[in-house]
Amino acid sequence: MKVALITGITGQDGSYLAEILLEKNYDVWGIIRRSSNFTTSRIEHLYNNESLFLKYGDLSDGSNILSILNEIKDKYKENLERLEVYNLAAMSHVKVSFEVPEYTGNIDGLGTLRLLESIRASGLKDKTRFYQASTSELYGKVQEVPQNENTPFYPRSPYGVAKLYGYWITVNYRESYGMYCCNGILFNHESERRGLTFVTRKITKGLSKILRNEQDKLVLGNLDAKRDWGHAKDFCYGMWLMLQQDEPEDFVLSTDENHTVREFVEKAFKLKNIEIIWKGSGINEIGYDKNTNRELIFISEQYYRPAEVDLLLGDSSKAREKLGWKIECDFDNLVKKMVEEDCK
Ligand code: NAP
Ligand code: G4F
Repeated sequence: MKVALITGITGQDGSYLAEILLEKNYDVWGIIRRSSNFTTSRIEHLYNNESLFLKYGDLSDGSNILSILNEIKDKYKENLERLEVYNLAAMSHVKVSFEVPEYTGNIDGLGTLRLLESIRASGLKDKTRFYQASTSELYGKVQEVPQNENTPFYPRSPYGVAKLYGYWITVNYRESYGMYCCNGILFNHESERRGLTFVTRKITKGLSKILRNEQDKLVLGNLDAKRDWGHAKDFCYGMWLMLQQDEPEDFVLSTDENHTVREFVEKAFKLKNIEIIWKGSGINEIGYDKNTNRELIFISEQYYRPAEVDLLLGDSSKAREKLGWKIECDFDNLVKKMVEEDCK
């Protein structure tokens, strides 16, 4: 019996990963947080699948995580050949982490430890393969370009620092207890399901609202940051590949090309026949429609970060060679898919 447990199943990546695993006939268990509102819109289409089991839980609550693992152990007993645990739950917004640093440390750092300790306490250690959602934010103020598995880390936010703990505790449990633990060091990946406050989705959603006259302008922060942006579906497939190897290792997943936020804006608007021209600089910079002169893009310091990650560019050659991982959706197609979906 192939069984997987996904923390963060209601998130962008959790929803794609659940689809991939259900397609491969896994029993998929997912942890969802209690909320006063529905948070399950990304996985509602999977509800009828009898192999999907949803449990309430939170990475701040170790006893809850342990009881879910015990329930899995009791349900499958000796039929459980292998349990794959994908730790995707996190306070994943870099800017917000400066406002809730302690919470971010608790969930993104200690939450990883709680999960690993619960796996040990449940007695499932030897049957479990563990994936930790590590991030290119670990490279922060980058020490070399491009960044690979050997590039030194220099995180620039409470989020990055918390994820650094998650990274090392994952390595430590691999080395200390012989557990099958992998870090996926994933560069930015986006999609039609991306949260609305991340810059790519903010742009494509904003564009769609401007076209429908529901919003008159788009207000952004740093336009010159460079990111290595891919599609989440490709990256979630890579997570699964990492847990299918003979030996546990850490892998970078990236497209190996980068673009500025400014380029993303220009490309998205161009798809709707709006050519953006820029005037002014810094917080006074404005992007306007070349044909109509209508001012559409404005800058606000509100979206600047106390410390910025200026440039991320991955080198995923290890994953491409060892896992046979590849990118199906390139940058142009990513922007196109997101614009089309939001403009429907
Ligand atoms: P996301 O859309 O923000 O999803 C985060 C998930 O974590 C949501 O399901 C959220 O639940 C859940 N969560 C948050 N706090 C929790 C808590 N205290 N207990 C239990 N669950 C909690 O993030 P994503 O883009 O899918 O990313 C998945 C993971 O990969 C994250 O760990 C992120 O840091 C990491 N990562 C992402 C990228 C990227 O570019 N997307 C790159 C590298 C690494 P709610 O739905 O209730 O909020
Ligand atoms: O879309 P972002 O918020 O993503 P960021 O900070 O790169 O983090 C994402 O990717 C990480 C992997 O590298 C993940 F670990 C993390 O969980 C998350 O998924 O911002 C991208 C860039 C930044 O440089 C930011 O300063 O866009 C810039 N930006 C400019 N204007 C903006 C905005 N970011 C946001 N969120 N909102 C803006 O208005």
